[in-house]
Amino acid sequence: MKLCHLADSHLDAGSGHSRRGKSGLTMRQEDIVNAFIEAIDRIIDIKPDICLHAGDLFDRVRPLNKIMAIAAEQLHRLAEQHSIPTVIISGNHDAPKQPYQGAALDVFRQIENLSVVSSGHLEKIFIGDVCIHAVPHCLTGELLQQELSKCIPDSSARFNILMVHGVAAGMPEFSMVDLGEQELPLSSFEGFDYVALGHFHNYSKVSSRAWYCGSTERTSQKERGIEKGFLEVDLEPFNVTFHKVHSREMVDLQAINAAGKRGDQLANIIREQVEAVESSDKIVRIRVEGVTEETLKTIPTEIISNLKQESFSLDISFQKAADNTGEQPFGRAAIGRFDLSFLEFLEVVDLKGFDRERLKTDALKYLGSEE
Ligand SMILES: [Mn+2]
Repeated sequence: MKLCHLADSHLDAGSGHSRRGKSGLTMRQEDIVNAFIEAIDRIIDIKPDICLHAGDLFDRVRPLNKIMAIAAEQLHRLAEQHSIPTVIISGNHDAPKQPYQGAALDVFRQIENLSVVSSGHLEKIFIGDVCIHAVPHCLTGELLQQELSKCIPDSSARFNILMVHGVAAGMPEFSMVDLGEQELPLSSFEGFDYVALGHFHNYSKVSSRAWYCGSTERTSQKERGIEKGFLEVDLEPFNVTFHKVHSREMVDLQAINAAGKRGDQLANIIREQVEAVESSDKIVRIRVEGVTEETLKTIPTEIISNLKQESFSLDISFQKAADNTGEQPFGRAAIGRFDLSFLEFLEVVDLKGFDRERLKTDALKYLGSEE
C-alpha cells in the first residue's frame, strides 16, 4: 500500500509580486503553480494507491478564477485521467470563515475519484480496505477537538489513515504563527497507520507514523534553504521517502549597519551586497539597521529602484536608529508587510454590514502599497 502525501500548495500566493509572467499571473504565482504541477507530474509517475492533500491547496478563501481553473485541470488529471484516488481537505487558509461562503474546493466535487472534504466535520472515506479519517479545517478550535475525538481507527479496515491540518500540540516549532491555525492533540494520532499532516511548511517527522510533508514551494523567508516537495509513504513495511520539487532560491543578506554612513554610501553598500548574490532569479531580503530619518532622505532612490528592477524580488527593510528594537522597520518595505497582515485580519474579523472587498481595496490604497 503506497500513498503520496502533499499539502500547503498555497496556490495564488505571490499575488503581490511586482512582475507578471506569460500567463498573466505574477511570476511568483507562476512559481507556486509550477511547483504544484511538478509535484502532480511526479505523483502520476509514482502511481500510488492513494494520494492525500492535507490542506491549504489555495492561499486564500477566494482564489483567482485562473488559479481555480489550473487546480481543476491538475486534480482532474491526477484523480480522473490517471485513476489515482485522491482525498483533499481544507486548511486554515482556504476554509471559508463563514459557512455560507462555501469552500473554493467544492467546485471540484464533480471530479471522479476525488473526495473533497470541506464540511468542517470528520468524513470517513473507504478506498478499498483503507479507511481515511479526513478532518478538514473547523470553524473553531473547540469544534476541531470535537471532530478529532470522533477519530477512532476502524477495525474493519486493513489500514487507518488520519488526515488533518494544524499544529501538533505542545510542539510550537510546528507553528506558522498564522491567523486561524489550530492545535492537534498528539493523543488523537494514536492507533493510526499513518497521519498525513498539513500546515507546517517544512517537511518533518512528528512521531514515527505522523508526518508533515511540507509545502510544495516556499511562502516565506522562514522556509529559506529548506527543500520542498511531497512524501511517498509505504505502509507495509513502513517507509517514508521525500521527493523534492524545484523551488526558487531565497537569500537573507547580512544586516547592514547604517551608523555614520551617508545615504549614497549606504545605497552603494546595499548595491554591492545585492549584486554579489546575483539576485535576478532570487528572492532577496536585506535589513539596514540604525537608519536616521536624515539618511533615509538622502538615499539615491534610483540606485534602490534599479536594484529592485534587476532582482526577481528584493525586500529592503530600513530600521530606525533611535528605536533599534528590530520590531519597527519603516519605509515601503515595512508598509508592504503591514498591508498584508491587515488583509489577513480583514479575512477573519466579523465585518457586520461592511463590504469586505471595498475595505480591502481602500486599505491597499491608504496603506500605500497599490502599485
Ligand atoms: Mn495552514
